[in-house]
Amino acid sequence: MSSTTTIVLGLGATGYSCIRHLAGRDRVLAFDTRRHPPFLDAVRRDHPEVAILSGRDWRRALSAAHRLVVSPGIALDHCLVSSARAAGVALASDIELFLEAVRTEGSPAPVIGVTGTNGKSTVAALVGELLAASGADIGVGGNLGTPALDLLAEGRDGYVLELSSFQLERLQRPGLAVASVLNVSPDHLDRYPSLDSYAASKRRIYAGAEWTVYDGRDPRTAPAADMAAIALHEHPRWRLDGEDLVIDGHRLPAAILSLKGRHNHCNALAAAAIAHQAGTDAVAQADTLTAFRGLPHRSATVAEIDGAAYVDDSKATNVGACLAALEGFGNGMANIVLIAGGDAKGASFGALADAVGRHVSRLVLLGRDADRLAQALGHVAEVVPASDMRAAVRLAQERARPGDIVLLSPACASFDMYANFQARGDDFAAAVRALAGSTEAAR
Ligand code: UMA
Ligand code: ADP
Repeated sequence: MSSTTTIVLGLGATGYSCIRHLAGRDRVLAFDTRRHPPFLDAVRRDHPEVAILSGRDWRRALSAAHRLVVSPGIALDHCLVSSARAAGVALASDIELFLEAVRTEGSPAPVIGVTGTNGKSTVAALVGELLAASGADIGVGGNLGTPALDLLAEGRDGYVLELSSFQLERLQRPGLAVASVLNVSPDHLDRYPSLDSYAASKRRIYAGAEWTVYDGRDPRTAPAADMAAIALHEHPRWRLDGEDLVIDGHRLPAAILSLKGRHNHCNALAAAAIAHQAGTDAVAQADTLTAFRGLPHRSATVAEIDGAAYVDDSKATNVGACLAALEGFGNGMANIVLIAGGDAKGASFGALADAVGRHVSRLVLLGRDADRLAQALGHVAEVVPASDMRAAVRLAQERARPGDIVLLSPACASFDMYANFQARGDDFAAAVRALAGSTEAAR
C-alpha cells in the first residue's frame, strides 16, 4: 500500500468503483452526506479496511489526506470540497483515476468521450457497437451506468465513455482519442449559474483531443478553431440531406434505420462520424448502424392499444429532450397525447409551447412541477392533471385516436416520484400493459 491517503466523497456507484480501484494501493477513507448512501453496506462488507468518516471526523481527516475524489453528484462549490481545497488537499475524480490507469498500461487503449445535453447514451452505445462489430473488445460506460473504473480490463482495444458535465468539470486535460459535444440546451441549471457555464463544462472534453466531432449548426458545441474536427451537418460528407444520412459521402436512407425520429437520425450520424474518426469504416458497418434499436426508455414503443402507439421516453429529463421527441414524432396535426412533469431542475418550459401547440392534443401532467408546466403550456393544449402514472395513462387513452402516439416524455427529472428515470419508465410500461389487458378483456 502506498503512503497516499485518499478520501472518497460519495458512496454511490462512482464512490464504490473508486474504493474498489484504490483498494490495496492507497489508504482510503470515505464520506457521504446521506443517511443511507447506496453502497455503504457493500463497502462495510467488502472493504472493512476503509474507514467510514462521520461529520465530526472530517477536519481531522483532511489534515492527513493527500487527495479527495469527489463524486459527480457533489457540486464543486459544496462546503466539504471548499474545506478540502482550503486545507491544500488535491481534488480528483473517478474519470481522472480511470485515464491515469489507462495511460499507465503498456500500450494505452484509445478512449473516446461523448457528451451533450441529450443523446449521449444512445450515441455512446452505438459507437461501442460500431467499434465492436469488427471484433474489437470495447468497454462502454461512464455516466451511462457502469462507472468508468469498472470497465478497466487487461487487453481492451478501446473505451467509449459517456461523460456528463459533472464529470467533465473536474477534468483538466482528458486527452481523448475522439471527443464529441453532440448538442447543448438548458439543463442542470440548479448546478450552473448560466447556460454558458454549463456549455463550457461540456467543452472541456476537447482539451488535448486528437479528433473532435460536433454539431456545425451550434457554436456552443464547437472545439477551438485549430482542432481536427468534423462539423456535422456543415461538412458535405457528414450531414442529413432530406430523408438520407450522408455518411462519409455515402447515402443511407434514414427510413431503414431501426432508430426512429429525426433526433435519432442525428444520433446515428454522430455515432458513425465518431466511430470513423476512431478508425472504423462506418460505411462498411451500415448493417450495425441500421440494426441498432436504441436503449430502453429512450423513445421505446411499449404497446399498441386501439391503434395508438404508447412510447416510453422517460429518459427525456429536460426540455430539449422532450422537444426533440415532439419534433421527431409529431406530424403537426396534434397526433400526440403527451404525459409530462416531475422535477424541473430550475428549467422554464416556454420553449415547448410552439411544438406542444402543433403536435399535442392533450397534455397530462404529473409530479412536483406540474403547475409550472400548466402555466407555461395551458394556452396551447388541453391540460389535465393526474395523481399517478396509472391515472395519467388512463387520461391519455381517453383522448388517443387510432394513429396517435401516447408519449411519456416528461421534460423533467423523476426524483420527486421515483428512484430514477428507469423506475418511472417501468411504471409507465406497467400501466400501459395493465390498460392493454383490460382493453383486451373488455372485448
Ligand atoms: N449525494 C449526496 N451526498 C453525498 C454524495 C452524493 O447527497 O455525499 C447525492 C448527490 O447530490 C446525487 C446523488 O447523491 O443526487 C448521487 O450522487 P453520486 O455522485 O453518488 O452518483 P453515483 O451513484 O456515483 O452516479 C453517478 C452519476 N450520477 C450523477 O452524476 C448525479 C450517474 O449518472 C452515473 O451513471 C454514475 O455516476 C456512473 O458513472 C446518472 C445521472 O443522473 C444517470 N447523471 C446526470 C445526467 O445524466 O443528467 C449527470
Ligand atoms: P442522454 O444520455 O444525453 O440523456 P439519451 O440517449 O439517453 O441521452 O436520450 C435521452 C433523451 O433525449 C431521449 O429520451 C430523447 O428524448 C432525447 N434525445 C435523444 N437524442 C437526442 C438528440 N440528438 N437531440 C435532442 N434530444 C435527444
